[in-house]
Amino acid sequence: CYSTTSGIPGVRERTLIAVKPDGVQRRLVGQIMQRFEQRGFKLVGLKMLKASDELLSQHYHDLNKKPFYPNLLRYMTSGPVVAMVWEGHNVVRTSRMMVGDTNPAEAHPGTVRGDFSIHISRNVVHASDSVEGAQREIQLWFNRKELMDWDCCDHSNTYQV
Ligand code: IDP
Ligand code: MG
Repeated sequence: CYSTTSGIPGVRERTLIAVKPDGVQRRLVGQIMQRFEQRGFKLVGLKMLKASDELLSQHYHDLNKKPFYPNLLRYMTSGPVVAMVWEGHNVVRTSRMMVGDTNPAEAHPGTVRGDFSIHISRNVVHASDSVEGAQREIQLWFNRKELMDWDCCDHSNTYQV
């Protein structure tokens, strides 16, 4: 192992990725996680849970006036979710690209939504859309003790150290 103390700006950026109930039901968790691992991001938090209405109303605070919101709540509480926190340089923006457009009909092949989904009402995965949003969401879904600070031994092959 090399030293992992890196001066690269943003290398500690974190984002919330969640496999939604349709993705869990369809046994896509492993394939989705694999994409983030193989890209080089570091997993720092992981859990399976049934999201509560209370958690979701905070998570989707900007959407509660939308006509689809009741269906969104029903969808997101229909089964377990796998929530994860991934860390790395530019992870928020890169993971939005990896996840693809909100509407799977617009999502490019090669993205999670573009490869695994068809309709906006069942789009498999959540990804935070800004660094500030990610911080807010991570605090909602995870407590401090559930987030791991650990050194990945191949750090020097992912970043210049
Ligand atoms: P995002 O998940 O790509 O960030 P948002 O606009 O934040 O997209 O919407 C959150 C979630 O709400 C979407 O992922 C999708 O599950 C659901 N959603 C958004 N727009 C619609 C819609 O027009 N019909 C049904 N569900 C929608
Ligand atoms: Mg969003």
